[in-house]
Amino acid sequence: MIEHVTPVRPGFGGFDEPYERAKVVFMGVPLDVTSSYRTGMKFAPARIREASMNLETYLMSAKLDVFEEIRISDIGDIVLVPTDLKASGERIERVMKKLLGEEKVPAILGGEHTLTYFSSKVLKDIFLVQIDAHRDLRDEYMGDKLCHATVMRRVLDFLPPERLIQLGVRSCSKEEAEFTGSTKVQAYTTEQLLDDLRGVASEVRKKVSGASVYLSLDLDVLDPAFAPGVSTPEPGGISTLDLLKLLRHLGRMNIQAFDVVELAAPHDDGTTAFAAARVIYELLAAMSSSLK
Ligand SMILES: [Mn+2]
Repeated sequence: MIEHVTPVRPGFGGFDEPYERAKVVFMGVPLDVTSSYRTGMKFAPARIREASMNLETYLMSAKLDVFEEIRISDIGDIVLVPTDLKASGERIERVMKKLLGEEKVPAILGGEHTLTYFSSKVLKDIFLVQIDAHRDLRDEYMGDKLCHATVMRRVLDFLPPERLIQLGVRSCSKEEAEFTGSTKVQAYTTEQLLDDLRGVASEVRKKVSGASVYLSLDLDVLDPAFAPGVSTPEPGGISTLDLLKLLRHLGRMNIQAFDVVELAAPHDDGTTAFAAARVIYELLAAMSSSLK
C-alpha cells in the first residue's frame, strides 16, 4: 500500500504483476481542476483501463505480448484533494519520487495536462517530449499561472528550453508564438509530422540521444475525428495510425516516465479511450527492448 494511493482492480490490461516485481508501474492521476472548457478528466483513468481490457496485448507490429516482455503493475489511483491544486501536486510528486527511487518507470493515466508539471519536476536532466496540439506555453491564463494552458511554461521554470521538444503542435496564441520565437524550445508542427514522420522521429531521437526522457502525450494531438473526447479538441490533427507509427520510433528513446492526458471521459463515446489504451500498448511494445 502506497500513501495517498487507492488500489483499483483490474489494473491496466488486467495481467499485472505485484508492485515489487514490476518495472513499469501504472497509476491513475484523476486531476480535473483547471479546465477552461470540458471537464471530466477525473473519470479518464477508469475509461482507459476499461478499454485496455478489451484490446489485444499482443502487438502485430512488434511481434510480442507486452505482458510477457515487461513486468507491469498498476498501483491504482492517487487520491487528490479536489479543490487544492498545490496539495494534489505534492501528492503526485511524492508518489513519483517513491516509484523513481525504486527504479520503476511510472506510467500515468491522466487527468488534465497540468499534472505533468508535478510529475516531470521530480526527474533530473531530462528531455521532455510533448506530443500535443497545443503549446501550453502561456505565462498565465485568465490570471492563472499554473493550469492546462500554461503547464509547459511552468515546466520551463525548471527545465532548460532546449530540453522541451513539442510534436504535432498546430495552435497557439500570439503571445506564445512571440515567446517561442525568442527561446530554444523545439517544435515540429502537425504538418511537419505528416510530411515526414520518420524523418522527424529520427531527428528527435538524435537530439535526445541517450538522455532520460519524460514523454507527455496529450490526446488532443489526434484529430477530433480520431479522439473526439478531449478537453479542448483542435481540428486538423494526425490520425491514430500516425501516432502509433510515431511511438514505434520514439518508444526506443530512454523513457523514464510517461503520461497520457486530457481525455474528457463524459464527452467520449469510447473512441478516445480506446485510442489511448491502444497507443499505450504500442508505446510499451516499443519500450520493451530497452526495459529488459
Ligand atoms: Mn496539453
